[in-house]
Amino acid sequence: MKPQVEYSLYLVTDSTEALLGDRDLVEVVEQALLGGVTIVQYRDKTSDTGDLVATATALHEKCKLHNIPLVINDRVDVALAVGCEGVHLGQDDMDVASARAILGPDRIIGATVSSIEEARKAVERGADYLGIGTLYATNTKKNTKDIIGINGIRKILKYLDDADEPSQKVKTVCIGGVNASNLQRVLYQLYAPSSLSKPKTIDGVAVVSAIIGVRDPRTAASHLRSLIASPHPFAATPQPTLDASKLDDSTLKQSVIRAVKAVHETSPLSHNMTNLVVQNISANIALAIGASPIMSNNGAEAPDLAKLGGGLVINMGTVTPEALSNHRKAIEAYNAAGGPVVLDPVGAGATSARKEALTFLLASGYFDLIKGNEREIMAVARASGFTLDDTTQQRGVDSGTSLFSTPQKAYIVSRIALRERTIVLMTGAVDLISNGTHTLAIANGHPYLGMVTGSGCSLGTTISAYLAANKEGKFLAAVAGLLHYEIAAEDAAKREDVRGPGTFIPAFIDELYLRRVDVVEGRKAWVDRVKVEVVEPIGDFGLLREA
Ligand code: 3NM
Repeated sequence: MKPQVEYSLYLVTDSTEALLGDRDLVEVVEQALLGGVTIVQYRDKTSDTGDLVATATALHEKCKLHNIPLVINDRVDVALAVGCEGVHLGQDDMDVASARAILGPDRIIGATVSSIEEARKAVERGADYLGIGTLYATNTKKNTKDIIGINGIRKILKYLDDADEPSQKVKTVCIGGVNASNLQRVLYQLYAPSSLSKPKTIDGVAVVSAIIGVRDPRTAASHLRSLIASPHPFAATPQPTLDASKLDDSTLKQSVIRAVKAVHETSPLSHNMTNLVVQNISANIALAIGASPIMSNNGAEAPDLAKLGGGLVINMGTVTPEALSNHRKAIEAYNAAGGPVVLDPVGAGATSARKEALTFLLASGYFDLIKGNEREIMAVARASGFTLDDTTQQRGVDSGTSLFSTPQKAYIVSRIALRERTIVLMTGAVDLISNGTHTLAIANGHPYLGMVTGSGCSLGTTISAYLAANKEGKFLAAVAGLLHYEIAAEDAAKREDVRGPGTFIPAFIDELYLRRVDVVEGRKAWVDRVKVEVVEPIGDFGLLREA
């Protein structure tokens, strides 16, 4: 009989100096077993066969004591010699069908896959589980073929879900760069429902350095186990239920007032990795709303800054390879610290470099909110793995004017939000914001905002501060930031001294500051001017299809 396997915490060993140092592998694995790993793969690409068999035998003894299966990377002969539970095969190793013929039906055979085609073949040939990767870049294995990120893994899961019964039943783990700092986000995002049905999700995470490369593998393994077992903080965040009848009165307005005050009282750091054009105005706007701006594009600073409890804005405005590598470091740091991250995919879709940059960023970590104009959000839809309806694609290159109606926009933002498990804000004359469950249309603002450079980018800055100061209710915090911004713009545009976009800018900074002071000093009348509507139900316009 094939052993029953629990895949949730899958340990892959590494015997290299860089990770194992001078420690004994068998002792390290024993500690990991005590910590709670649920399956072990012995992976050693360099040792002689005799040494492999000796080490595998010793590892198997330890695993048996804990009732944990051991599989051998690549070497079917070693698995047979040791009599362990199975093998794990890479794309360059023996194929799954041949290994199955040798090992018989009762051994576990796993396969590394990084594409739908590889997944299809591995299942057809009889794999019990798939190791899907590479999720994130990792120092442990440099020669990985592809970094496919959350979206690449999601596509493979979706394919398995829609395919035949063996595909639906095959077990899955993801691998590459998983550690305690990102594990919960990875599981959370991979659980993202892509349709109304309950999706196929990942059965576990495979890790190397997060256990083998640390001083205390037992504690590390047990910490990872507890993270797997506990509710993810992002999922646990209570999302207030909104309905149209409640919107007129207290829920929304109270939450705006609370959020404005929270920014004022906590003065959260807004860490901007933004483009050169807007640094100055974004910093001034951050100060006006009561936040504390820092414009640092150096990823090496991010771990220290992330500890200060603020939010991060990744703005793709002046994207270069060097900037992207700094962005990735910062996203990892803020994800690890639990600080909110806003993505502003400026100009996404305009050039192929920007499209690639967007895919790279989405694969780099978790964003709490993605904001952009219509075009940018459509680029996000594509990068998130949606196929766009043909007419949408065509019209997408024609003009700068809006292509979609408000109900269509609501459909688009809610689909992306659900898939990415994030908040999506599409700006425009009417803004649409959705967390996948609730979608709001907001009609505040003024056309001058569209005539000055940096107003979109500075909205990202504003929202980052609102999210950082109001961590317990991200959706309404983002709405509050947007309303503060847009109502201040209305007030600035009305002023007699404002004659056009040039005089608008200083007036806008003043009015942002004044609306904050109003709330702090108890003058809350401006909050009554919100123009917010719940969009419900969301129609299915068929504009975005699962790839
Ligand atoms: N296989 P860490 S990535 C062994 O993508 C391995 O197939 C990969 O190491 C793949 O957990 C990888 O230290 C190394 O990032 C993963």
